[in-house]
Amino acid sequence: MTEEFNQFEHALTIAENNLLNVSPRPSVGAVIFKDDKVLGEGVTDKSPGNHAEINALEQCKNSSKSIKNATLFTTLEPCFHKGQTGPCVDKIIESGITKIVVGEIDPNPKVNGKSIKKLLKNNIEVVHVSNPDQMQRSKDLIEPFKHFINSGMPYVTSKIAISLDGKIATKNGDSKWISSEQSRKIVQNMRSLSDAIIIGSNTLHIDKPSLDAKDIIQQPKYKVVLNSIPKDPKRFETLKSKSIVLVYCKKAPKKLEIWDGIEFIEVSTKKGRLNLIEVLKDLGQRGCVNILVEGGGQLTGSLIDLNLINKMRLFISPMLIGGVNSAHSVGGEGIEFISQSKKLSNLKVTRIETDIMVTGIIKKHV
Ligand code: AOF
Ligand code: ZN
Repeated sequence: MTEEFNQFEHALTIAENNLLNVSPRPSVGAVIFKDDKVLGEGVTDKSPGNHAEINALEQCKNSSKSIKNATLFTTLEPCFHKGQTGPCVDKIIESGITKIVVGEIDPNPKVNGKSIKKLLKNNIEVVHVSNPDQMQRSKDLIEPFKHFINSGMPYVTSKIAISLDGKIATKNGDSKWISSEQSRKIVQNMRSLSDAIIIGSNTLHIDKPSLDAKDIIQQPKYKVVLNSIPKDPKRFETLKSKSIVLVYCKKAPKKLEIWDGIEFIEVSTKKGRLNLIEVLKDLGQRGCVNILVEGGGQLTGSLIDLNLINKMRLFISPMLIGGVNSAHSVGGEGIEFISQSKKLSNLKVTRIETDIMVTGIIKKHV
């Protein structure tokens, strides 16, 4: 393996394993390397903390070697603008680094290639990472951020735990537990890294979920319930925690004092159903980049019908539930012809204990 491959792998690995939710920033990994030695490495901090390159530059100060003529491996183009911090590009130019290997161009219009140009102008060699798998992983790392910065809409991941016959509960509504313990741990991590988790009111009523990221300090900022006419505050008790509870509804209740801090947001309806685009737009305006949808089938189906889901993650358990009245994983309107089906790409299939975990991106408007 070449040095470029090894050091870029290092930068990617630390960015992918950054367990901090740094939204609305993307997670970036940076490694500064010279003469067979890593002088410094860093990942993105939560705002208003440091960007990855600055953390890596700071570490270099502890190294006995001079940073002069070192190479920076970074999964994303350094920033050009002054936001909460930055611009990283100027700090890199000042540092004496002479070469940069970059994974992806920053899609933020305030950056978008401008830093690359500035680095080149300052006689710093800039190359794009050459390994196709590493290129793809750099893209994957910023996919939600890219979607958010381009559209203002959050990147929506749907998580479903199903039996082999596609059911999410028995005919009595029992669903605990379909997926394995290890799969459920993965879901806790997904919750911890999400800005908001959304469920429909049926799921709240039947499952009585907490939506907490159990045993993890970092919790989602928002727990969101879609409920046309919220009536009973008791139903929301299982959601009480550090997270803010948002309820999108047609009509907010009058006596707010009995709702214990729950925030209600009225949205328009169509054929009696809440306008999901308005819901997601509002969450985007609140700075939510990553959203996790945890059902039920009707909500997941409606979001799929409207092309509002970006990524799917299914935990398929080797059991059969059966029953025409047992809840199915995806409802909504559906389609008439197979040619209209939503196709998944970037498919990853993994065994998690006895479960099969399938992850894929929904290709848009096929
Ligand atoms: C970098 N390194 O580690 C990240 C970058 O206003 P701020 O400080 O939060 O800046 C966020 C923007 O910086 C973000 O929109 C994206 O363009 C870029 N992200 N850039 O040089 C990093 N996370
Ligand atoms: Zn920066």
